[in-house]
Amino acid sequence: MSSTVRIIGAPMDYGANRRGVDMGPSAIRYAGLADELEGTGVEPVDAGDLLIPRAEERDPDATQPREGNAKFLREVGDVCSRLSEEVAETLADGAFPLVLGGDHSVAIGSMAGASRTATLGAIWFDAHADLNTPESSPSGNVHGMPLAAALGRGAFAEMEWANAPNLREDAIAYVGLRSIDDREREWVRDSEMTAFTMADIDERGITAVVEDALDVATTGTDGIHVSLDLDWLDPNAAPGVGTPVRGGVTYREAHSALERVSVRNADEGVLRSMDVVEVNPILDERNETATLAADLTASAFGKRIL
Ligand code: 5AB
Ligand code: MN
Ligand code: MN
Ligand code: MN
Repeated sequence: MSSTVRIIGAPMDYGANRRGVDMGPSAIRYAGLADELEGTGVEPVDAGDLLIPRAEERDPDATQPREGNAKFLREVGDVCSRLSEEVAETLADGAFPLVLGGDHSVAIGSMAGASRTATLGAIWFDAHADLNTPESSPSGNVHGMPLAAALGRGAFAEMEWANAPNLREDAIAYVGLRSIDDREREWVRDSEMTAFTMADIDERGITAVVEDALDVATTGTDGIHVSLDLDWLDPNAAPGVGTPVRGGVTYREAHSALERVSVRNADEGVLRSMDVVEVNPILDERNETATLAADLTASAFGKRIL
């Protein structure tokens, strides 16, 4: 693992249907992310935020794909292309790209950038599958589509900016899945991805599940992308998210999971890039979800109780 962590803010909310998630990067920084990271021994360097025009100035339907529905797709494409560039540059500089969302569509840019020059696996900590295409999406919100975009499924096949060139489908692992649309369910079943649902966590415990997810994501890859959607946690622990789903992981399980990631990273240097997304300060209580986001990120870099 490189010791410099470059923090890249992506205050984008084009992909979600509720405003506020654009304030995520500020809230996570305010919660003390840099200090938390420094406490783990890495050197955080804040690259600031990508410039993102307000959604109110844009037409959500300006460029719809020929078939289907994907709001603000042109804007998401513009931001993700720039983010991809910045992530690739960060890696070329020997630093670690840590992307702060923003809604989960930022992961399209993170993964595109991180997979340019390396074979990539991914761990998807999320309540949702995020595998909709513009054709299948019930909402038109691109934050429900980043994995489909990265894998070039459906209409995304013709959008080069969206595709993660060396992301291996068989090295993607979901952890904590519990809210999935009908089409997504079929696709996840038919895919080469591995899905660990909340039921798997109930049955086997978070530690065993995350170890398995790490095995999946590191097999045949040069490194892994960790995507942390805060709605992965139970809304009791993380109320400040736009699409809360009951029955998520607890505060302790979440810490344990990211701690497993850091242990494997310390042993094998497996972490290549990470994003922390979907924190919505407007819906939060006293910035606790942003604080948790900062804390969990530090856990992934080795923060320990003792
Ligand atoms: B999140 C839903 N599947 O596509 C859709 O928060 C929800 O990034 C997507 O995981 C949730 O609109 C996207 C119903
Ligand atoms: Mn998500
Ligand atoms: Mn989610
Ligand atoms: Mn969400």
